[in-house]
Amino acid sequence: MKLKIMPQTVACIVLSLLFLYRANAQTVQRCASTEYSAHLYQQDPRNRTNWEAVEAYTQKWIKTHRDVKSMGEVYTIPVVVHVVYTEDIPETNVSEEQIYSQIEALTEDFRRMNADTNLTPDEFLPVTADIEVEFCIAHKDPEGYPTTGITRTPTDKEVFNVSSNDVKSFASGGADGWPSNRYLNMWVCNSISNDDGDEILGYAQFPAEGPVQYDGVVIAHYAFGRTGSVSPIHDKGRTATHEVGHWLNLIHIWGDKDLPLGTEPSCFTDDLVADTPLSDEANFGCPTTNSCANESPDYNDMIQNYMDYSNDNCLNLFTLGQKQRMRAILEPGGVRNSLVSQPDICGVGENDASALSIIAPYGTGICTTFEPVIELVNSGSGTLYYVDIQYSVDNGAPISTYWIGELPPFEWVNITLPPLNTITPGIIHSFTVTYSNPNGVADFNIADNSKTVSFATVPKGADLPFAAGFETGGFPATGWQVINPGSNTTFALYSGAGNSGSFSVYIENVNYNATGAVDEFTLPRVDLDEVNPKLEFYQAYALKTAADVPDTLEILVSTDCGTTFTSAYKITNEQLITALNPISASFVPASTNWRRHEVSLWDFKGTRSAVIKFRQVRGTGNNLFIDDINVFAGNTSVIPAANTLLAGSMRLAPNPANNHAILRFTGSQTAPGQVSVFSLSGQVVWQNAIQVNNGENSFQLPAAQWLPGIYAVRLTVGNQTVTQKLSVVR
Ligand SMILES: [Ca+2]
Ligand SMILES: [Ca+2]
Ligand SMILES: [Ca+2]
Ligand SMILES: [Ca+2]
Ligand SMILES: [Zn+2]
Repeated sequence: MKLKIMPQTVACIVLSLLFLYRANAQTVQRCASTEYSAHLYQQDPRNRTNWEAVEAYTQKWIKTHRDVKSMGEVYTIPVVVHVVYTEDIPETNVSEEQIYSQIEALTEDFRRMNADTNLTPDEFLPVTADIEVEFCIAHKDPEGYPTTGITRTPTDKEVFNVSSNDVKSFASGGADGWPSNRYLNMWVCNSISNDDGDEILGYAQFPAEGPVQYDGVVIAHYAFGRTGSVSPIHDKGRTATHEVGHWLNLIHIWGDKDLPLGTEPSCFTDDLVADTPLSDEANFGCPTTNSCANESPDYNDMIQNYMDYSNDNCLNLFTLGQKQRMRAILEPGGVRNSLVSQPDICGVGENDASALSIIAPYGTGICTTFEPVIELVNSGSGTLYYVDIQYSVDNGAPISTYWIGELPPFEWVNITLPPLNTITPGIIHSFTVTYSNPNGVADFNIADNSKTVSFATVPKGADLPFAAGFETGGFPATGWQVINPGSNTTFALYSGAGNSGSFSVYIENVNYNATGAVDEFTLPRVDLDEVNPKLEFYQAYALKTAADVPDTLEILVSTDCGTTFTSAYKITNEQLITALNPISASFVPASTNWRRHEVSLWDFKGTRSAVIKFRQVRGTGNNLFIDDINVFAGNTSVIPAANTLLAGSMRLAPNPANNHAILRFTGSQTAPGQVSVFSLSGQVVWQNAIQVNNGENSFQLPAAQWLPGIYAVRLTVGNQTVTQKLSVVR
């Protein structure tokens, strides 16, 4: 309870304050939390009203919780330690041992398991308290990944300022805090100073006061922990005990917080705790003193209380009244309850697989067919060698697989799964992965074993038939794309010739001297959800001279939104040349120069958003024209032999071959075909017309006639070709 100050005491207080301030200028000041609090109030009055709301809640809670001696439930507060070390001062990069010694000290002090409870004076023994609060180093970071619970940030700053909070953000030479509703942020640095230049051991942010990203405590490294770089009189970790006391809403025992303007602490101000005796000001060293007689019974000052300024080896207690304040905000309904009501983030088990993120699919624009990439995190302290994996799309039947490897503790690996098809109607889908059985045993923490992401497939492509005659809309019209890596001659609209009408697409090769150059265009996406999708187009082409290297036209299809393309059709030479004779001038096709091609898209059927690409690889010939592109649903009763070929039935054996090789493939109708064998330089070394049968086909290739080397064996049936490599050895 705050008491009004009496006029006759003012002079005495002012004198004693002057004395104290002078004394403090020559010494180290334990704490700047009250000063920091006043600064926050000045900065934004809402900081005060926020804290006052917490205080009102606390007082109400206390009224209904008179007896807190044994709450039964021990809370554990996860701590992250941000070591902000000054690069020129190596000891500021405090060791793990020093950090652990601090966490231990906190737990001992808050549990009243400290070794020096025997130093508590008899008069205070009835009010000493086990707060039933422990502390642990967090082993999961805000995203759930394994962590040491220690961040280390180098800085060139030597002194950090209380009111600027510069130690609490990376931008100002410190380290960013972690979410303060889940972690107690504990910053450790070289030196702390207030605006008057006093050296400060530590400061805390009271609950609900100030920006959440600054919530936590700051401790100078030489007052942090019980070993390493700690200095005498601050070597029992009690600077942190004191600051965490503030962080849990404790006030200095002489009652200096939130005083009315012009009021200074005195025997008439209080810490809002009934069982801590009055005290006029902070006590230093280790005195036995009775500064205030205006109480009954008249106790000595409780210099052993962690919320006084005495030396570490004189501090040894919290009281039951202080426990009420701290428990009030930790219990359900309290502002710091979220820290102790979350799942355990400190414990580490030996076998613990975690699914924390999914690399792919991610976001929008995923094609109907996609290759999932999942992340496997080893949150366990043991090496992970094995884990079972289940995954599914749209909560469908899970697919089971497993991972075998060697994943050290706290590391992660990406696993690529076989492609999946989102055949479910709709654009928004979910993908779920679940791990189980790490190393063949139960998972330490199954709460993080499953991860679901939602993703959006691209809208399905245009329904078939899709036709383009280029008579209107220009080129490339909306949805079309021209890919011109050389930024020179490329596909463009031609006005004045067409297979139908008077427009077509062409590439003006006649002066395009860039052998090997690649030019491409893609169609708007089409929906190949048909039994027998097909592509037809018309093409016209001439050579300039008989000695020309012919250009090549290839059709490719992407089933993954254009990430990868598969060849569906490729023509060059006589298949491409549609004008009888070479033409040296710029070639413009006559109506008789157009040739129809039909390409089976059998291999790509079911792709809801297929990208079809036309590609020219430049030789030295004349202009290439394309018109009347049509993607359509083919006859559903006849599956042409060529489709079977493209489905991968072609085999060459033996390969490498010596004297002969057998070409085998499956056809599904009777049709004429051709087998051609090319050398690496493109020369035809052997060619033969064949009759394709419905069913198994086999032909002998006279490899004995050919020199040792690599050959391309091309099988042509109708307008489909399949090419495979054959090695000939002797
Ligand atoms: Ca008191
Ligand atoms: Ca007293
Ligand atoms: Ca787990
Ligand atoms: Ca046209
Ligand atoms: Zn303090």
